[in-house]
Amino acid sequence: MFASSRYPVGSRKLKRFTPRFALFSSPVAPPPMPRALITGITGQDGSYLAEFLLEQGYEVHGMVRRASTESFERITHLAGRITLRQADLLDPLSIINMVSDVRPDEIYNLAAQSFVPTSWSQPLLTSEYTALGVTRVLEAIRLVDRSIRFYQASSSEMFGRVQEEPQTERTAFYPRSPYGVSKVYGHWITVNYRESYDLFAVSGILFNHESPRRGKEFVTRKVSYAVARIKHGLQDKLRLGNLDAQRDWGYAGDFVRAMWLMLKHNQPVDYVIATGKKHSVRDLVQLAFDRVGLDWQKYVEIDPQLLRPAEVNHLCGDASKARVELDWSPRVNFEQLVAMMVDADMSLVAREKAGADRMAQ
Ligand code: NAP
Ligand code: G4F
Repeated sequence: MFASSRYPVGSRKLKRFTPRFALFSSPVAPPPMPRALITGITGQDGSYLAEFLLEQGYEVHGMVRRASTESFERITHLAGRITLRQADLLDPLSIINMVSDVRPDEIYNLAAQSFVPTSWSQPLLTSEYTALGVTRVLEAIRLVDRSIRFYQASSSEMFGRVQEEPQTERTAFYPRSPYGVSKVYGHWITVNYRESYDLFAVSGILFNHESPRRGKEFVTRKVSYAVARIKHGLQDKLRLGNLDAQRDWGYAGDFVRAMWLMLKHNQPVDYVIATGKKHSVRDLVQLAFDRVGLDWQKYVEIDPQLLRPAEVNHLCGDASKARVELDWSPRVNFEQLVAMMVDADMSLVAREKAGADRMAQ
C-alpha cells in the first residue's frame, strides 16, 4: 500500500504530486506545492518545523487556539508566509472543519500540554490535550481524507523508569508522570489507527530537544536565561530541583528535520530520535555558567519544591534505526547547544535591559 511512491497509489496525494501537462505553452507544469498543517505551530518545534517546511517548498498552515492575548512571538517572522487557522484540541468539530478546509497532504500533531510538572497539577486537562487530542486529530483524518499523512509527537518521557539502556523503538514504556501516561496513549492510538484504518500515521519518539526558543520553564532555558540575567546583574540566584537527573539533549532544529523525513519515508514506521549522549542537569549548569566566566556554585540553590513526585532519573536514546533508514543524524552537539542558548539569552537580556533603562528615563 505505501510501497515505493511518495504517496499511496490511487490517492489524491499521488495526483497532487504528479506533474500535469499544460494545454499549450510549457510542456510540463510544476507540481503543486505540498501542503502541511501543523498543530502547535506557536510552540518551539512548530516554529522550527514551519520554517523548515517553507524551505522545502511547502504551503504551511498552522492551528492556533483562541486566547485573549496572542502568543505568536516564535512565528512573527513568518507572517505572510504561513496561514493560521483557529481550532482547539478540545473541540473535535473545530478540528474536522479545519482539516476539511485546509485539505493538507501532511499533518504534524505537535500541540500538547508539554510541561511535565503541570501534568501533576492539571492531570485531567493534560490527558484531554495530550492523550485524547491525538484521537480527535486522527478522527478528523479518518472522516475527511484517509490519505493525509500524520505525524504524532511522541516522547522519550514514555520510557520513564527506563527498562533498558539505551532506549530504542523496542524498549518497553514505563511512564512516570500524567504527561508520560498521556503520551503513551497518543503513541498507541496512532499505531492503532495505522493498523485499523491503514492510515499513514507515524510516531516519532523524540528525546529532549532545546533551542533559544524553548519555553523558559524547561530546565535548559531556565538555566541559560538565568545565567544571562546574573551576568547582566539583574538576578543573583538560580533555584533548581534535581541536579542529578540526566537527559539526552539535542537541538530542536535537527529534530524537526526527522519529523519530515518520517512522513517522506515509503513506509509508516515509528522512530526514536536522539543524540545518544546523556548529560546531567549539573553538567548543563556548569557549562552554561562557564560560558560567561562565572562559578555556578556561587549562584545555584536547590529548591525542594522543584523536585517531582516521581522523577525520570535518566534517559538516553539509540537512534540507529533513524540513521540507517532515514539518513538522519544530529548536527549540533550538547556543548554547541548550551553555547547557542546562553549566547542568545545574553543578547536578549541586553536588549531587555536597554528597553527597561529607556523606560526609566
Ligand atoms: P511547546 O513549546 O510547549 O508547544 C506546545 C504547543 O501546543 C503550543 O503551540 C500550544 O499553543 C499548543 N497547544 C497546547 N494546548 C493546545 C490546545 N488545547 N489547542 C491547540 N493548541 C494547543 O512544545 P514543544 O517543545 O514545541 O513540543 C512539541 C510537541 O512535541 C509536544 O507535543 C511535546 O509534548 C512533544 N515533545 C517535545 C519534546 C521536547 O523536548 N521539546 C520531546 C518529545 C516530545 P499555545 O501557544 O496556544 O500555548
Ligand atoms: O526541562 P525539563 O522540564 O524537561 P522534561 O521533564 O525532561 O520534559 C521535556 O522533555 C520530554 C522528553 O523527554 C518532553 F516530552 C516534554 O514535553 C518536555 O519537553 O526537565 C528536565 C530535567 C528533569 O529531570 C527535572 O527534574 O531537569 C530536572 N530539573 C531540575 N531542576 C528541572 C529543574 N526541570 C525544570 N523544568 N526546572 C527546574 O528547576
